[in-house]
Amino acid sequence: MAEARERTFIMVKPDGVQRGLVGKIIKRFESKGFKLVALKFTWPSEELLKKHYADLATKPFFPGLVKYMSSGPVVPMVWEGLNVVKTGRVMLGATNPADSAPGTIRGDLCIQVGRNIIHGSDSVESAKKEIGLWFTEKEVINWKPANEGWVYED
Ligand code: IDP
Ligand code: MG
Repeated sequence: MAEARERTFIMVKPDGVQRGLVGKIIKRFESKGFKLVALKFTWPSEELLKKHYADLATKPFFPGLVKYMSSGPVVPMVWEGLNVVKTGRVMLGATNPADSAPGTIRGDLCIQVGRNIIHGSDSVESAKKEIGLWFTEKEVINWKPANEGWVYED
């Protein structure tokens, strides 16, 4: 299925790591049927985070956002699958957990916008940019899961 090759960039933020939610978050994407194609554990620099959040540089919360995101290790990942960018955002829930529906990751696991535990790309274009910032080409793995024929129609 060629359409199933769309990729998104998902990252467990420092609060998600500190709160021991890494496994739970990975499990949601895994159980859904999406394919993990890259993952690392890293303490990101402010320089990288400023590039990652460049679109928000003029926002009043930007300095606090960079401080929060560089306060500890994170788990950046790339997930692949049909409509994974859009569906990934739905799985995350609204940016502000006060508005995130129950059943979503943010709706179930956090309370405030400045500690919302997870990042997910908002478009295919930003996913490409973000994947390029956090991973080298070699770190993104092409592979075929054993269950693929049971996740997708022909
Ligand atoms: P998103 O993460 O759902 O794509 P964006 O608007 O791209 O939301 O904002 C990036 C991140 O910046 C949010 O996930 C959140 O951690 C933080 N953020 C957004 N708005 C606020 C705010 O009003 N106060 C504090 N932090 C914010
Ligand atoms: Mg965003």
